[in-house]
Amino acid sequence: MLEEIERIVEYGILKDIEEAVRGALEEGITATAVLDTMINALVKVGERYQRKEIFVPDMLISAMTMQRGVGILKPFFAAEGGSRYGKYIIGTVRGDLHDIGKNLVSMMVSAAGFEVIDLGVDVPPEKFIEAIKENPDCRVVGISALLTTTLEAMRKTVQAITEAGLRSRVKIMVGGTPVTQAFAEKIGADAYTPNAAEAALKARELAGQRED
Ligand code: B1M
Repeated sequence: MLEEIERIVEYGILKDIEEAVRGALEEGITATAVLDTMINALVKVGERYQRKEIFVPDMLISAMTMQRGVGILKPFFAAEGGSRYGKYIIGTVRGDLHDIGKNLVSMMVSAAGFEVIDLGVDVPPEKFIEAIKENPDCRVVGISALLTTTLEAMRKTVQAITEAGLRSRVKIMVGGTPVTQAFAEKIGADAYTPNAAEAALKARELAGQRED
């Protein structure tokens, strides 16, 4: 069943994903296992793109297939919900259109008890700043980047939030494939996590550390 889901995402067979995901869940396969399988499929898609076996439209259809599958999994990750830990602002940096990882972080953070304000993709630093100012009860900000070329935009975003004098109000978390712990430290972010599940745990930890 999981092999089938992996194949469906890898080859972007959009029409089959819903039935396959529902079937797996009915068989007792966990939502986490289904999610991990779909993530692995996208890793393979990326490798095939790099080997020039497939092109951007193929990556896009695989991404759409995964997103449809994630839609079915959502209720399984909505255990807690609510806004016990305040608001969590998240976005993908300027120049970057990748949003699947960001959406997974949103989903997990929301399940962990935050009210998520999702600014979307291609988000300029000013938009992050505006959102933080408009939401004084926001404690944590998440920034995602998937391209090595947009790491600089991530650095500039952290810098702009700092220069706007907002660092005593919010903690900043960063993530995405090209991001590392060392890079996070270098640009002055408060935390880096490699995946969405760890992002949710880290967000809770940071929400408890705000200086007020
Ligand atoms: Co793009 N793309 N893409 N792409 N794409 C990559 C990232 C790439 C690695 C593929 C490759 O060459 N192997 C490569 C980047 C190379 C590099 O910079 N080093 C690449 C490229 C080159 C491009 C274009 C430039 C291609 C072109 O046009 N010539 C272009 C750029 C467009 C732009 O952004 N300006 C482009 C476009 C696209 C699509 C639009 C077609 C599509 C995105 C659709 C969408 O997101 N709605 C797409 C896709 C699907 C991919 C791959 C195949 C899959 C990405 C993905 O969604 N993975 C990707 C290959 C790869 O990553 N291996 C690739 C699944 C997702 C769950 O993982 O987002 O990493 P990820 O999130 C993870 C963690 O990183 C983490 O949690 C998640 C797991 O739990 N995480 C966080 C993410 N954000 C976090 C934030 C946190 C904490 C954790 O805290 C705040």
